[in-house]
Amino acid sequence: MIRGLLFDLDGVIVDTAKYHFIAWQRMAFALGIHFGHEENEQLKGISRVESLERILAWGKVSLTPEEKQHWMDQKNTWYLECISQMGPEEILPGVANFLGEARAQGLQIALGSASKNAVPILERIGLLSAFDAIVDGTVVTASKPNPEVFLEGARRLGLSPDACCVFEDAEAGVEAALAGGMRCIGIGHPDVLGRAHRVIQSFNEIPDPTSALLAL
Ligand code: B16
Ligand code: MG
Repeated sequence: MIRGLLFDLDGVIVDTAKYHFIAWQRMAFALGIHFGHEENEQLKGISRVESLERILAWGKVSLTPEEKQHWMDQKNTWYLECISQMGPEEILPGVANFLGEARAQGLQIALGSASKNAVPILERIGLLSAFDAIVDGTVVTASKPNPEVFLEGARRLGLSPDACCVFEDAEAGVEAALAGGMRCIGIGHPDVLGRAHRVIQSFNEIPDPTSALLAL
């Protein structure tokens, strides 16, 4: 019986991948590294430091630890510029209704995101109070597909992993949910998220949380 819901942020609640793309591409170009949408796709759900390491490896560029920190800070400054204009209109379709219904039906709700910017983003879109617990990149160190972020979310809700369902848009996140012993609903394409227990394109497909979970 599912009693808790764990939500990824980027790509599930809001589409911040487009802003990460702008900021990572700006950094990559400054370092003479190619960076397109295909590369951006591979960074979904991956932590900031691991994203940088992958971009440097693709470009065969090596940097000192100080230079890496500089570029991560610079990338985040550009990213913060992008998200500074976000508002509730950027909440993805069906999400606000789904969260409201889930709370009304007595389900517990946590965030499980790799992002260190999760709280300011939730504040900007007016959804911070929709969550009973927040586990983000400031709390956990292990990057998805490590299940740490979701296991900590379940722990903070006081639930066992098998009483939780994860909502994820990234392959690494689906793997993290499965590794943690949780049910998982993928948001996106079955080609990428086929290992999830169910794949939907938007929350509009599951307006009623309880019946959506019964069907898992
Ligand atoms: P930040 P999620 C992830 O968020 C993003 O998908 C990933 O692209 C990003 O690198 C990571 O957060 C870290 O974000 O630089 O804001 O700390 O999908 O786990 O909600
Ligand atoms: Mg995501």
